Amino acid sequence: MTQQQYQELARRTLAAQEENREIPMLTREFPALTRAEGYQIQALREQLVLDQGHRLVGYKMGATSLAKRRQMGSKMPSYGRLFEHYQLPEGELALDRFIHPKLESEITFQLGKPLKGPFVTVPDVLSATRYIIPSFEIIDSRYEGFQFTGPDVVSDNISASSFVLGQQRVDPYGMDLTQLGATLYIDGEDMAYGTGSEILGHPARAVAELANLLWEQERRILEPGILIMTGSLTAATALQRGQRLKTVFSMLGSVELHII
Ligand code: OOG
Ligand code: MG
Repeated sequence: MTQQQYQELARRTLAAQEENREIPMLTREFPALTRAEGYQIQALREQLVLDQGHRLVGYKMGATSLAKRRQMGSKMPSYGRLFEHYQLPEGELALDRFIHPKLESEITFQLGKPLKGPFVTVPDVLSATRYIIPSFEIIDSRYEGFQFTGPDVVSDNISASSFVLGQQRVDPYGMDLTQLGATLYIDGEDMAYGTGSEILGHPARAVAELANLLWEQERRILEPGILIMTGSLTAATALQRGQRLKTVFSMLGSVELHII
């Protein structure tokens, strides 16, 4: 494929996101597309967003829990990028700005020190972490029926759309993050539960994996201040108007959204 074709594919999923419409998977047209090419397309897509005047504020890891890998039919974790305008406040969330959004409960890290792959470990991550933050991610694949292959979802910035941070900031030093639990309540009923151990055995491993993948794919470093969403603890849940969603995290407080 040519550089011009990669550019066109970067524009294609971005335009679909901006116009709230579904598109066919890129692999329908380019069945030989690889995951590595998907990351090239994702990087070009990032540049288009930066050219609009936006700012990169973090990264997200996806498919880090078994529940998510099953739901996506994915064998391995992948990463995407978060921009300042993806952050939405707690409170009301209007459905009309999405295609077919789903909600995920996630543990978000904020770094205080840089992390550089390719050999970052869990202890490295813990000593570089400033805070962990309770959060929701709202994913919204640009593909028809929320169906995709690995190269498709990577090209589409792994369905990134919006995120919401809760109020608490906790220094995880000395905490056992494998035991950090999250319970999702929909309209007061508990619907899903997961613990940190679901995230590659330890949520900090998702951050380590990100640092290593970013180095491998793009020779990039994670800078201090950057946010890292470590992946949904449970399967993602489709959003519907009227829902009141609340995830209670042990040791981290809660996050709430009312869908309007
Ligand atoms: C890809 C994004 C997955 C997560 O937390 O696992 C993700 C998707 O499922 O559309 O954000
Ligand atoms: Mg996610």
